[in-house]
Amino acid sequence: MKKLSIIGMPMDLGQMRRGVDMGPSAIRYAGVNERLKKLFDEVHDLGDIAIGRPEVMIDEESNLRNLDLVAEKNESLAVEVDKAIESGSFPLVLGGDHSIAIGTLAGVAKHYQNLGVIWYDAHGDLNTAETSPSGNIHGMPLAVSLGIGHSKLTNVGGYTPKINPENIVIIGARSLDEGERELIKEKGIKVYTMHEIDRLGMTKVMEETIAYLKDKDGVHLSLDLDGLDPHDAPGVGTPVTGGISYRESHLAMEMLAESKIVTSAEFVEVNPILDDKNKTASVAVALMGSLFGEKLL
Ligand code: B3U
Ligand code: MN
Ligand code: MN
Repeated sequence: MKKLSIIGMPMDLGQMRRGVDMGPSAIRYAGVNERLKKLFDEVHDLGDIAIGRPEVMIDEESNLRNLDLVAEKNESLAVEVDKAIESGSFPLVLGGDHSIAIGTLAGVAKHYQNLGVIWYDAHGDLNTAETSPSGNIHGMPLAVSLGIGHSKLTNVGGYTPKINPENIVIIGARSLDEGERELIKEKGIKVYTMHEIDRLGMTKVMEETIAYLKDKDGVHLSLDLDGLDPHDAPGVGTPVTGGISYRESHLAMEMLAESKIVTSAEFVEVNPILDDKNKTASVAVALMGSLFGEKLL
C-alpha cells in the first residue's frame, strides 16, 4: 500500500520577500493532488500548518530574523511530518521558504539512524548567524540540521544533530558564501556545483549521488526551486542565473524514482507573486510526477 501525505508549510519568515507563504496554494492550484493520486494508492492532503500573520521582527541578541517564530512553527511541522511517517505515509512538504527544512528534517531524521540528504539548490544553506550576509534563516537550514547554529533552531524536535555531513549531497550550487565554503571543506560535504553538472552531465551526477547514498536507511530530498535556472523557475525569491535546466531536473527525478532511495521530500521557495502565470509551481508538480514514478511511455 503506497500512501502519500501532503503537508503545506506557508512559511515566509525565513527571508524578507513576502509571497512565498502562498507557495502551497500555488502548488495545489497547479494540480499536485490530481497528479499524484495516479501514482499512490492513497493521497492525504493534510492542509497547511498554521503560521498566521505574526509580526516580523529581528532578534536583537542573535541578529537572526524571526528566530522564535521560525523555531516555533518548525516544531509544529516536525510533529506533523513525524505523524505522517508513523502512519506509514511518504511525507511531502510544500514550502514556504527553505527554513522549513529545519522542521521537516526534525520530523524525518528521528526515524532513520543514518539518513541521507539530497540538497538541490543554487545555495548551500550552510550559513550561521556569524557567517550569514542577510540574517535570513532560509540560508541556514542545512547547517542547523548538522547541529551548527543557534540552539533554538538546532534543538527543534528536541534532539540534535539530525544528519551527518558525510550523508549530504548538494546539487546545483552556484552561490556560496565564504563561511559556507569553509564549512563544506571542513566537514567534507559532497557538492556538485554547476561546474560538475556541466562537466559530468546530470546522468553521471545522479549515478554518483545514488551510489553515494545507497547504503543509507532513508534519503530526504530537499528541492529548492532556485536550483533550477530562472528561465525555467522564475518564481523564487533569490534567482541565480546559470542553473539546472528543466530537462536535467526531470532526468534527476526520474533516476531517483528508479533508484527507489528517496523516503521523504520537500519542494520549497515557490513564490507566486514573483512568478510567471504559476510556471514555477507547475514545474514543481511536474518534477514531483517524475520523482514518484510517472513515465513518458
Ligand atoms: N546565501 C545567502 C542567500 C540565500 C540563501 N538562500 C537563499 N538565498 N535562497 C544567505 O542569505 O544566506
Ligand atoms: Mn535553499
Ligand atoms: Mn536557494
